[in-house]
Amino acid sequence: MKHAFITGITGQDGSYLTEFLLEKDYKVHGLIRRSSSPNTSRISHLLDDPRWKERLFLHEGDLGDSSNLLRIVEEASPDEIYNLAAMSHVKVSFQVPEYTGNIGALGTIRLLEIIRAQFPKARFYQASTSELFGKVFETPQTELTPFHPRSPYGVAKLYAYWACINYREAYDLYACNGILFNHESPRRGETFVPRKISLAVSRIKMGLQEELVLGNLDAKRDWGYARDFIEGMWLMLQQPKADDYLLATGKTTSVRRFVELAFQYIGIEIEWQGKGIDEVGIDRKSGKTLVRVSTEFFRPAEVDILLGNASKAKSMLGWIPQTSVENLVQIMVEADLKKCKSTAST
Ligand code: NAP
Ligand code: G4F
Repeated sequence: MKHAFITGITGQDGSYLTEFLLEKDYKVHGLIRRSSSPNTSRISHLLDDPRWKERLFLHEGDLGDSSNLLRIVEEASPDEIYNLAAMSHVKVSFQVPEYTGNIGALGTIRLLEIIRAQFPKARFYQASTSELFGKVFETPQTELTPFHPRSPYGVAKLYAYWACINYREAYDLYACNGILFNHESPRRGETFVPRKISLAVSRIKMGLQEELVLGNLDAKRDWGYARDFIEGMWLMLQQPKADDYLLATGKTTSVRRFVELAFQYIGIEIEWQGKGIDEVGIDRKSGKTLVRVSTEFFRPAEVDILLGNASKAKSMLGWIPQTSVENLVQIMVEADLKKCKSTAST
């Protein structure tokens, strides 16, 4: 039986990856931060499932503290390590740049040092990101596109990206970067834009919210479904040789279009009026304003467009994403509507 160690097990990707690995017969160890209130909502269904009692273990610790990390990795004795922990919100990283670097950049080195010294045969996955491309040099982006990060988050991830490659070259570790484009799901944090939209649209439908207030409507992202991306992470660690791979859907969509699709799903057609921060999205039928813009959600530096070419992952790993952005919107709004209905009835 293989042992996996996951940092960031309580996050969106950590929860789907844990499900995936348990189904593949792994023993899964996860790093969990001490919190004054429960932070296991995304994995509570797994913790409560008697099938996984002997195969799922949580260890309290922090990627900012190498002393406890060493002990935990020793307890897990992993064959595979997935480093998913990070302060992952780009806008917030401008407010907490030092902390973002400590966890995203130095946290990765802390783990790599433990692997180098104690578990040189373990396989390592680093959660790299399309934010590395930032102010893009070319579209679509590939593994060969130069990087130009635009946030403290992106800068921290750049350090981690090169640390991963450096340890592979210097110490012959099996260490891979997964350069993942935006991937979303009903488990996505509520302040990332797709989830913010799906939740607001559902609450507006249920009469629980009046308006959705957003930042840059023109930003474009290559949005995929998180479940599709998890298998790609795992596949990277099953190859004869370590390498770096980009995972993306190959289609880019603006925030504005994502909003239209989400409202369309509940039967509302959005008409845009005005310009800049005065732009509003109006329900074409009722004339009611449902979407507004606020500078509160603008960033000091923006990533205007991301669009990935995942040909390498397709040909080398056989990885092909299954979910279109239209399907993704449907999955997310449906789940949030269900959630809002059950909250309203309790
Ligand atoms: P997420 O939902 O924000 O999860 C982040 C995880 O990291 C959470 O489990 C969080 O714990 C944990 N964490 C944060 N600081 C920590 C610390 N100091 N010590 C230990 N754990 C800590 O992120 P995600 O969307 O699942 O993404 C997973 C990884 O992929 C992240 O590294 C992210 O930067 C990267 N990535 C994500 C995307 C995407 O579109 N989702 C794309 C490219 C790359 P708490 O639950 O306690 O907060
Ligand atoms: O949903 P977002 O916050 O995601 P962002 O910044 O692209 O970062 C996510 O994807 C990265 C992969 O490319 C990950 F590495 C990272 O960890 C994270 O998961 O914002 C998407 C776009 C941005 O251009 C933002 O300016 O949406 C724009 N936006 C417009 N209004 C908004 C809002 N973003 C947020 N969060 N909230 C808004 O109200």
